Amino acid sequence: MKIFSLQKLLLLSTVCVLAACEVRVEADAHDDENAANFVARVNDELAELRRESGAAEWVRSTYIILDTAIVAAKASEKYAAWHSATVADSLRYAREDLRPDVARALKLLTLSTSEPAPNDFAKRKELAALSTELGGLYGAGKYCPESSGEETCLSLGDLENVLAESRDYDKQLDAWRGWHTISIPMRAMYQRFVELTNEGARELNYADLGKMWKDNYDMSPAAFEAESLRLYNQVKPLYDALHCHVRAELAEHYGTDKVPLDGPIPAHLLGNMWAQEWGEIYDLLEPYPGVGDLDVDAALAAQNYTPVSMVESAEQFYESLGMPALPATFWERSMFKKPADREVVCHASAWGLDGGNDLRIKMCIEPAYEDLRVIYHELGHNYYQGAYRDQPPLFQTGAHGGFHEAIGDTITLSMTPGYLAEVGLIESAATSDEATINRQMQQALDKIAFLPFGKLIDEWRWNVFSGKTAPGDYNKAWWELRTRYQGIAPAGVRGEEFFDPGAKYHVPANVSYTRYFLARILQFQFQRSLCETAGHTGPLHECSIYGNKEAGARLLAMLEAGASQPWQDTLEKLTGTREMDATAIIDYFQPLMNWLEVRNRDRTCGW
Ligand code: X8Z
Ligand code: ZN
Repeated sequence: MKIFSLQKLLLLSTVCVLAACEVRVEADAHDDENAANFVARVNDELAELRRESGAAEWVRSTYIILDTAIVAAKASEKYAAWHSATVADSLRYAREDLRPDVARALKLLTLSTSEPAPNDFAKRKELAALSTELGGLYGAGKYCPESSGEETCLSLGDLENVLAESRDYDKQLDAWRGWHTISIPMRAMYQRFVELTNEGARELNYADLGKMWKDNYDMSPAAFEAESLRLYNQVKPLYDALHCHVRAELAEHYGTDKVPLDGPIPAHLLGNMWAQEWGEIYDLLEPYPGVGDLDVDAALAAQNYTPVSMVESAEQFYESLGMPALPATFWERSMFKKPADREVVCHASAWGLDGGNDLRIKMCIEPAYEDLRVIYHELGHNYYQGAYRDQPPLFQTGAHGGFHEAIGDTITLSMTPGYLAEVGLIESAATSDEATINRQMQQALDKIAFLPFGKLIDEWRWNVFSGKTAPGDYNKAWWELRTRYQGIAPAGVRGEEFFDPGAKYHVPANVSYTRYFLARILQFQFQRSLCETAGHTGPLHECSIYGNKEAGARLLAMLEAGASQPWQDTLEKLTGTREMDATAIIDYFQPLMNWLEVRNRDRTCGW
């Protein structure tokens, strides 16, 4: 726990006038409360506040209009005021030798916001309005091509479809540029957002907001930064090999004038708006054309899958592990389809309202394999939220953010051809070496392509929050990282008149991103352990834990712990190790890496 001076404590109090603050601290009705009782009270208050802010955020995300902005901003202000005051109150225990669970709860209280507000009425209000509006700009973002009417405006979903399906360089570029216009108005707002949240973080005794985010991993922020870099360096050779091959194949298709063989890949050609996952261009890359049936898209269409039946199919996987059915309210209250009559935030999310008793997802589901995998991902969050609902509210979260993101993804690793054939989503599971390489390529385009992207988003924000990147360099710094890590570049100059980071959901929504990077590595570690439990003996990529109750029980035990102990303890219980480690993902993709090594032999790799 950080030590605060009395002066700092007074500054942090909710009451506006300093003299009044002094009175408040002196005469606080709870002054003689011990630390454990204080934590118990905070947990009660938090549960109540979360009910209200959860409801406000839900309506805001599923109905973007002025009125929901007002309601959501008010709820956010109320939470921020409570947070500032309660953290200030907690400082009276800062010098005490506390029970570990109590100390942990107090630390998690301090960290229980990703956007700390200054303890000042006007600034709190300004920040709440800013963050609500940033989220709204993203959710309602549209590209209206010039000389076209309102009715031809294109949503993110429309533009993503162009990138996924068109193989026409200019059409793809237009879709990419179009979406990147939506974030231009965010730039000044984001700059102010950084100032205000940094001020809030400083009041919590952090040098800046990036340091606060990095302090959420049961190790020092500096150690965490080094740890994420260590993990990245472990997996970098996998990415470099994939990049080399993909670039060569894209150059075949588009020509070396468009895709030079010694430079970064144009950012709009990878089938995804952010070039973060490349599965949509599998058709250009299929190693052995036609070998093995992996066309789940076709099966979903042929079998008339609906959003609801896709979610049911995912639920059935979790039930096969011995997990409970989703509650009736999940089916009544979730948003599965994009409504025709209003703006919503389509970016998929899972909600654990009412302390995990009211589970929901919000998603604009299309009948496609990619969306099916996202549903499995989201249900991983919901099963986590349901499993830790008996923990006190301060511990109702993942062991760390990466754990939360890794659960559903771990399950997707069990969507092997064998599983897909069993549930009728492909006709039969081919078992040849060529079929294995095809499937590994399909998976690598998502899992491996993502790694540098997952790493760099927060590196950009850490530098922005620390001031290393000045507001006048936001876009320059963004593209430097994108090129350095991902080996991609925009077609044409992207000057500071743009704000390209804002075109990625998690920046305006202020969701930290290293969690996804860690999850890509952890999910293979989890899978390796669960497969051992399931008695699997062959190569890891052939393992599915579908239907295995022992593996399910071990997974559930991990989920139930929530954030009640350091994540190292939780990891050790499942995997026997206290360290995150990339050897599982490296082993998993060994067949593809061997294949790529041969393909890349006569190529010049790197950019
Ligand atoms: O945001 C998400 C999930 C919700 S937690 C849909 N993901 C990241 C992204 O879309 O950028 C999952 C993978 C990475
Ligand atoms: Zn997620």
